[in-house]
Amino acid sequence: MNIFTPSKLERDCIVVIGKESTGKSQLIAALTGETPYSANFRGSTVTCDTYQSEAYTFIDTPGILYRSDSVTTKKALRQLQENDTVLLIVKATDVDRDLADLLPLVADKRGVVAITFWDKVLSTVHTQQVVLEWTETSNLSIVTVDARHLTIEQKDYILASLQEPHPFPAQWIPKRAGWYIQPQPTLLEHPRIGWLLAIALLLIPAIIAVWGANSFATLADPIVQNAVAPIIKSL
Ligand SMILES: Nc1nc2c(ncn2[C@@H]2O[C@H](COP(=O)(O)OP(=O)(O)OP(=O)(O)O)[C@@H](O)[C@H]2O)c(=O)[nH]1
Ligand SMILES: [Mg+2]
Repeated sequence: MNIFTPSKLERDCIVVIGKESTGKSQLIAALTGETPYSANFRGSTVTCDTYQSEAYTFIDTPGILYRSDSVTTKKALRQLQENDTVLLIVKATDVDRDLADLLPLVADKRGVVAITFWDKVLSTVHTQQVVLEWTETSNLSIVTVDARHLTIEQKDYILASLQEPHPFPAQWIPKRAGWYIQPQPTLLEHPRIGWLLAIALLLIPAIIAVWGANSFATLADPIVQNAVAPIIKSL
């Protein structure tokens, strides 16, 4: 048997790899329509959500925290077997860095790339051209999606591509897309009112608790007094 064409039975396990909060779980749920069960990944201490679909077992690995200790991820990656198929998730908003960080981890494995958060990128001729060029230079199936709203066509394309996964070329250096989309700062990160809001959020529970206790005491006081006064008098 040709080692580059593993049989269906050997490659029905899809290991989903990507950084944290890149839409891994969202995409698997959309692909399978199933709810996961938690299990330790191949006897390791890494707990992964597992989704069982008709054709595949999807392993949802913990998101890779690149700048911190990624021991968990390394443990999970060590459990990867030659015939596993990798569904590599990269986020469109920081796609150059995600590809640069993650491709070395899956070099020579077989798989498919899904670029999530595509809704955050303007789908122009230029952006589509970049992805097309990556597809041509890597020979990988690369699909751009909004994982929250996966279309039937995207779902069918990903599932079909997973049946014929191509190797991640070890030497492939993708041409830089050149865009980086900063996440919207939250209100707490606002330069002027952020700190005020943070203090308010800290104090509000305490204020509510004290106000609630005082209100309760005001309400309960006459009732308790009426109930206790006759007893005290009779003593
Ligand atoms: N705009 C947008 N939001 C998305 C997309 N995919 C996922 N999200 C949102 O991003 C958040 C994180 O998605 P998850 O599927 O939990 O991400 P994850 O990679 O499984 O996260 P970890 O397991 O913590 O690493 C959720 O609020 C999703 O609704 C996408 O393609 N576009
Ligand atoms: Mg997840």
